Amino acid sequence: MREQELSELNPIILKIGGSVITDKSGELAVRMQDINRLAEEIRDANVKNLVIVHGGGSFGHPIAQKYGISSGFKQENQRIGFAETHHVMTVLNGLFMDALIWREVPAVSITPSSCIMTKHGRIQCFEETPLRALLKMGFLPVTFGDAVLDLELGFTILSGDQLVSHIATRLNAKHIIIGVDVDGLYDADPKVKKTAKRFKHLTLEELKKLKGSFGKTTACDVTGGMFGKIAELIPAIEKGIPVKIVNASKPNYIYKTLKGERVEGTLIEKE
Ligand code: IP8
Repeated sequence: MREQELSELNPIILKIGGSVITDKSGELAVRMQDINRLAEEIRDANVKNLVIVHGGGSFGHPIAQKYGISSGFKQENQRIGFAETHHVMTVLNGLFMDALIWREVPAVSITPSSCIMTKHGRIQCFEETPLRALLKMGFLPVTFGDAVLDLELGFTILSGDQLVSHIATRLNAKHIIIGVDVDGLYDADPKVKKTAKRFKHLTLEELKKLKGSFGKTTACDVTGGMFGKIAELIPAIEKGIPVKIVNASKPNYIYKTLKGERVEGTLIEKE
């Protein structure tokens, strides 16, 4: 496969948040019904050139937090913590892969810790040729936030959102869909403040101005909650890739969004 062939894929990047496929108030608490429903929606939408990235939820985050994996290698006992964090992510990923493959979706898992290294937490090298080749051959690559090795810190946590932004930018994505467990981006946490107002549309400038006003998440999240997640997408939006934030916990929202149908949510565009 020629290098040029591989660079003209313009995929859709779909992020499924950890809060959608797991219960973040627990530990290792999977939401299997939602995983199965999403697998059906993804199968039925039948989108060519799709990349899925999922988050860690109650699998990756509590263990990463317990061992302080994000801030790097400092003491011996973190080694088992790194291994455990990565392992539980592969378990969660395996459950998602099962759901897709049993529904005859040709999904293939890409494990970040095997093909990515970060430097101070930022992606430094990513062997992305297999990802491009999988897309070219009509597979559905599925990857996830993971514990990865870091050139300066020893190791760290790579969020699914940094991965989304990086893949979208490198592969010149058509658009990004962020599936969360609320109806979009709000001016406050809608789970805490009932009067929180949803943004229907934001430009990059408006988003940058808002950045400081996002509150901290209440659930265990080592990659910065909603604020960290949306801030990660800025480089992709800067490149002109639109981002749609929709409620993936509501049946058919991901199906409709993949099909290009309108659902309530937040659209963020460069201008
Ligand atoms: O849920 C982090 O990914 P995210 C994954 O997308 C781990 O932030 C291992 C905590």
